[in-house]
Amino acid sequence: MNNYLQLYFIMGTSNTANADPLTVLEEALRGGVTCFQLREKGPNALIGNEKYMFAQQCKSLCTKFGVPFIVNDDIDLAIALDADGVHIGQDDANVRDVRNRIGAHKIVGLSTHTTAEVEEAIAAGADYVGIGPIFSTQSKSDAKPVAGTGFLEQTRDQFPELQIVGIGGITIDNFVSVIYAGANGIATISSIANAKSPYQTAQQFNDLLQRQLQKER
Ligand code: TZP
Ligand code: MG
Repeated sequence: MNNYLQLYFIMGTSNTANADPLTVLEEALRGGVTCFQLREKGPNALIGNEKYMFAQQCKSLCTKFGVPFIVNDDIDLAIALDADGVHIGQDDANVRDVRNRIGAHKIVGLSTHTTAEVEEAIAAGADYVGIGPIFSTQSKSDAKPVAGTGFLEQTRDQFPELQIVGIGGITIDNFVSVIYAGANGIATISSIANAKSPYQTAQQFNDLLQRQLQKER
């Protein structure tokens, strides 16, 4: 697969302020995001059939744009929708169980904060790891302390082939340091979900990312 981690957009219905989430997603896809993760969290999160229906619409949009559709945490939903993959955190399901349930050809991503977690992710067959929060974030209530780019850089040095996406507080103005530290791409919620124009922001991000990634190779 191409570098689907390059511009990894994450969103749930609570992340788009007053804008319609499906419109935001469509604009982001039109602007060139390379991966989408549905992360439906928070006090007003959709559940049950409403969540299923929303997820199905997100998946259709991703399919239309040829972009992988990843589900955060909810393995049953990912299987029911035949999603392209699942992303889990350390406190969620076990990576090996997830892999067994969703199948060998699906994408499995895992959030990691220590070298032991990265080693286990690799051993368990995760396709990529998420590392962060690189910068401070308003989008995750239980985020770990800000890590900066140090751990990402160290992980890149130790595991040259590992697929790594940086996350947490990443914007147009600060993403270069994340790529410079060795990330294959950046994941963002608010810089696109809350942008005045998610389309223009995604496009601008993508242009700059492409240029930066070429330089780093
Ligand atoms: N995991 C670590 S930080 C974070 C997640 C899900 C939130 C990222 O959101 P934002 O708005 O890009 O800082
Ligand atoms: Mg989780």
